[in-house]
Amino acid sequence: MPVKRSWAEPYKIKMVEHLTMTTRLERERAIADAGFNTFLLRSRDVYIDLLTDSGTSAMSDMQWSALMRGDEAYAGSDNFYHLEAAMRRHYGYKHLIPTHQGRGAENILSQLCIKPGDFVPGNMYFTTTKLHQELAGGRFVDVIVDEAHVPESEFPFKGNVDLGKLQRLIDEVGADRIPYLSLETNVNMAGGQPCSLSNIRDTAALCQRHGIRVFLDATRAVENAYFIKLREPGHADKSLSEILLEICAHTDGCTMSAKKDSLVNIGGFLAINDDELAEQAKNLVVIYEGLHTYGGMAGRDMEALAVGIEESVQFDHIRARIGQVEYLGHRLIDAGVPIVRPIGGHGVFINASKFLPHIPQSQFPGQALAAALYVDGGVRGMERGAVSAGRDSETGENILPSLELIRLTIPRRVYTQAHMDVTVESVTSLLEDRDKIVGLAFTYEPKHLRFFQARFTPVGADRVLNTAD
Ligand code: PM9
Repeated sequence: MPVKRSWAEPYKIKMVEHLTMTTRLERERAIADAGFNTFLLRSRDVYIDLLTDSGTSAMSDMQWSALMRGDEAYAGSDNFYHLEAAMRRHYGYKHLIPTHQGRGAENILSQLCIKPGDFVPGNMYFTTTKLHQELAGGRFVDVIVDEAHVPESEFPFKGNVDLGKLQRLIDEVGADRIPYLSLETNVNMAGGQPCSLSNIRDTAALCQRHGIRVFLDATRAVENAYFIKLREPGHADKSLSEILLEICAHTDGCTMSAKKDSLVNIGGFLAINDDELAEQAKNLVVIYEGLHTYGGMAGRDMEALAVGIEESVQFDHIRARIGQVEYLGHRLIDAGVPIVRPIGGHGVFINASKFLPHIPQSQFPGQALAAALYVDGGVRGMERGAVSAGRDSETGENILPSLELIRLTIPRRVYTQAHMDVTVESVTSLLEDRDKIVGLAFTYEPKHLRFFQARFTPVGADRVLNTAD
C-alpha cells in the first residue's frame, strides 16, 4: 500500500502579530461591557478572532510590494487599469466600477435597477444585500432549495436555486416586477454552501427566457469554483480560473466584496456587461464612492487587489484554505458538536438551536453561544440566526430563521492548525457545560443591520453569562 503523504500550507510566515491572552475574569468584563455582542469587543481583548473572513486575510509579500506601486492620481490611475485587466481575465465582465467594499456595489446596483414594489429573488438573503434591496423599495424573496434550511442535510449544492420556486414567483408577480435575480456563490448564511454550475446555467436560462437579468454576488465565487471542481461531475480537470469564468459567463454582472476571496483588507467592485447600465453605474458611483476610476479605493489598494485576484485562483491556495476549514469542522464533528453539513467554504457553522436546546429562539441562542465562547476561550465568533435576520420590513415582527447558527469564520492565511485545536477545545468544554448558558434580551436594538451594534442582557440571570465556575 502506498504511504500516505501529508500536505501543508503553501506559504511560510515572514512576519508575526502578537496576540493578547486574557483571563476569564477580564473576558467576562469585556463581554458585559460589549453588551454581549462580539462585534462590540475590542480586538485587543480577543485571542483567536473568527468573527469574519472579511478583510482579515494576510496579504502576501507580492501584495505588500504592490502597495508601493500605488498611483494615487485622482483620475485614470494605472492601478485601475491593472485591476480592470485582472477582473476581466478571471471574472470576464466588460466594465469595472470599483467601490470601497461590497455594500457600496450593492447600493449602486439596487438604486439603478430596483423600483418601489419590485421583487428581488435570491438564493438566501445576505444582510447588507437585502437591506439595500429594501431601501430601494424592493422585496427580497428566498428561492434557495429547501435543503439549505436543513443543517443536517448532506446535499452537496445547498446554494442552488429552486427553479420551481423561481418560476412560481415569476408567475405570481410577473417578470416586469423582477428587475434581476441575485445569485450568491458559496452562500454565506446557509453555511458557505456552493451552487452547482448546472444549476447556475439552468437558473440563468430561466431568467433569460423571461427577460430577467442575473447578478452574481461573486464574493466567494472562487471557493464555489473549488467545490464545483471537486463535487460536480465533468469539471475535475478544469482549472479554478476556467470554472470561475464559466460561472460568470452565465450572468450579467456582479457585486463583489473583494475582502474575502480576493485576499485584500479593503475593496470591492461592481462589474457589468451592459454598456448603458455601466454608464449609469459610473455616473452614480461618483455620488457615493468616488470617481469611476477609483470608486472609494486608494490606487495602492487597487494594485494589491489586482495581485490578490491572481493569487486567489491558485488551486494550492484554495485547497489549503478550505482544507483548514474542513480540519476544524471534522474535529468538531468528532467531538459531537452539531454543525452545518457539509462543512462550508469559509467557516464552520455551529447549530446553536441544537447546542442550546433549552434556550428558545426568541432568546437568541446563537448570540448567547457566541458570547459564551468568547468568555470560555477568548475565541470570537459571530451570530448568524434571529438577530442577523432582523425584522420583517412590512410587519415589523422578528424573523425567526430556520438556521440559528454561530459562525466560526476562518481568515485566509492567518491562523495555524494549533489555533484550530484550541478553538475545538473551547467549544467542546462549552458543550459539557451548556446548561449554564442563558438566553439574551435586547437592551438596544438599532434600526438597520441590528447584529452589528445591538446590546443585550442575560435573561433571568443575576450573574454574568456562562460563568461555568
Ligand atoms: N460579509 C461577513 O462577515 C462582512 C460583514 S457582514 C457581517 O460575512 C456577501 C456574500 C458577504 C458580504 C459581507 C457582503 C458585503 C456581500 N455579500 O462587507 O460590504 O458575505 O464588503 O460586503 C461579511 P462588504
